Amino acid sequence: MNTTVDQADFFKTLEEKSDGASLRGDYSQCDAQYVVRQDSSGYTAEQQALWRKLYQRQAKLLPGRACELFIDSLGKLDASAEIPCLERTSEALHKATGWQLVAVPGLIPDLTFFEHLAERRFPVTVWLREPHEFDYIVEPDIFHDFFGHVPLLFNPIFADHLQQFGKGGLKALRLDALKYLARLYWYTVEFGLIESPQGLRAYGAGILSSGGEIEYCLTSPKPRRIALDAERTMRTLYKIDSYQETYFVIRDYQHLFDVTAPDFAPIYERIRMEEALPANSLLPGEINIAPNR
Ligand code: HBI
Ligand code: FE
Repeated sequence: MNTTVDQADFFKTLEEKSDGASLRGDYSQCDAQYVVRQDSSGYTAEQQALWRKLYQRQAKLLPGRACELFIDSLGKLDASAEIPCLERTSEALHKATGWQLVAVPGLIPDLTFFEHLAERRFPVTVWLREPHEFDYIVEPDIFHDFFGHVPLLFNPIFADHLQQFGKGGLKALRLDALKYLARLYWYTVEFGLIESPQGLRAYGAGILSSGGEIEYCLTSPKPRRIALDAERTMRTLYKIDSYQETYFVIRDYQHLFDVTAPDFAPIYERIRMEEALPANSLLPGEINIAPNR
């Protein structure tokens, strides 16, 4: 099944779920900000073994595919042997960029999520996927959140950008424009590509924690690859249950920062009047960047 979902529908589903029992994770112990205590010694031997398998498979795929910054930073985290203790990484991260990690039971409401980001706290889910979900999960788990998202938080420019995103999220909620900002989040933080002297590289967490898309996004001739532009990206629908049909490419992290910096209110007003673009659009005048060979 390949559906292009509109963001609003996706998040509505999550909202409906967030007070029901169908969200994964244990929400019974969390505080008002959805923070829990990670029981890092409570993971089973099977879970630790699954973590190592996930880590090893993914680490092997990184050279030549992940951006340098990610690889360097991941190496320093030293999380290959066991499911990391979030408190310990949080301390190191706080020294590096002033960010902290907080443990959460799973998906949390948009407002709370953006409040955390705006305060330089990254929510990391505590549960780990089951063995049969090795290649694919719908909701983020600790492997996606930690392996995919945490390394780049050690980079000062990316770290500032994500805090800005959190503040932008709170504003977008007030302006009833979350679906537009969520698309930008999806196409950058989750599925972004970056140019390097050696060719395209991935920096998006959804790609970096995926065994298949990390190669597909760089070398397949099928998807579009377009220079990142805030308004274009915010108009573009995306896939949640297949590889992306379009990737947006940044020149460097300053480019990402600059795209995220302006006040989006005028953009929201303009695109509210327009039809959303299908996930596979290529507009007149747009350059489709060539894949790596
Ligand atoms: N909750 N735990 C968690 N992780 C997310 O990535 C997340 C979330 N809640 C909402 C949310 N993301 C979205 O609002 C963003 O992806 C835009
Ligand atoms: Fe994510």
